[in-house]
Amino acid sequence: MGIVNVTPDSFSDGGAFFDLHMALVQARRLIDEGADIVDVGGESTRPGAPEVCVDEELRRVLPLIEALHDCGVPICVDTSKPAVMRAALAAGACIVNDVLALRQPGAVELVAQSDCGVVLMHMQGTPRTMQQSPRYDDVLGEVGSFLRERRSTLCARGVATARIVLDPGFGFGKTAAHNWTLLARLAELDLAGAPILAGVSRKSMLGQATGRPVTERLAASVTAAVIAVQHGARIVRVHDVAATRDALAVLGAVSDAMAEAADRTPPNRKTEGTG
Ligand code: 7PJ
Repeated sequence: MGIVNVTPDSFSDGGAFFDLHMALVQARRLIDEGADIVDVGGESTRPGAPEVCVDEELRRVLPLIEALHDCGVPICVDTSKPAVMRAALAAGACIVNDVLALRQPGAVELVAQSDCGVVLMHMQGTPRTMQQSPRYDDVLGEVGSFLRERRSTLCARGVATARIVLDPGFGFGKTAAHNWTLLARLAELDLAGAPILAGVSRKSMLGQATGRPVTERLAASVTAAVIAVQHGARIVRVHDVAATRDALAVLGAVSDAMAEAADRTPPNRKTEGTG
C-alpha cells in the first residue's frame, strides 16, 4: 500500500504534495513502482496535529480520488470522518482506512451499507493525546482484544469478515518499546485469521533505533516492512514502494527456497529434534 498524503503538515513529507498535481504525480509514481493499493489521506494524524474540518479534508482528497478512479489499482481513503468516507467511496475509493477503527458515530453503519474493504487500526487515546504517556499491562493482548472486538462489532452489523483488515497501529499511543514488542511478536497477535496491515514506514521508532531523521529512514523502513511481512503482515503501508517491493521479492525468493527444501526433507528428518 503506497501512501499519498495531501496535507500541509504531515510529518514525513512536510506538505510537499499539498497540491493536486504533485499528489497525482506521486500517486502515479507509486503505482508505477508496483503499489497494489494507493492510500490517500487528507488529515495528518501526527501527534498534536491540528484537526481538519470535513470541508477542508474533502477539498484535499476528493479531486485526487476522482483523478485516480481509473488508475488500475484500488484507492483507499485514510480518514475517520463518515462524511469523508461517504464522499470518497462515491468518488471511486473502495477501501476505508480508519485509525479510529470506525468509532465516530455513523462510521460503522456507513461501511456496513457499502461493499468497501475496511482497515481497522488500534490507537490508545486520540491523535492529540496518544503520545503523552502510553501505558499497557500487556500490549499484545490489549491491542489484540481491541481489534477482535471492533471486528466483531462490524460482523454483527453484517460486514463480511473477508472485507476486514486489522492493524496494530504502530506509533499510535505506543512507546518505542511497545512498538518493538508489537513488531517482534506480530505473529502472536491473535486476530482469528484476519489479514494484518502494518504501517511502520519512516516512523519515530525507526528514528529511535537508528538516530536518523525522518528523511533518512529508507533502509530502516524497508527492513521493518520485511520483518512485518516475515511475522505475518499481509499488507505493508509504505512511502517507498519500489525499494519495499525489491526487498519483499528477495524475502519471497528465500521463502520459496525454504519451502522447497522443507518439501524435500524426508518426513523422519522433519520431526527430528522436535521431541
Ligand atoms: C497509519 C495509518 C498506520 C493505518 C497513518 C504515518 C502516520 N493507517 N495512517 N496504519 N499511519 N492503517 O504514516 O506515519 O500505521 S498516518
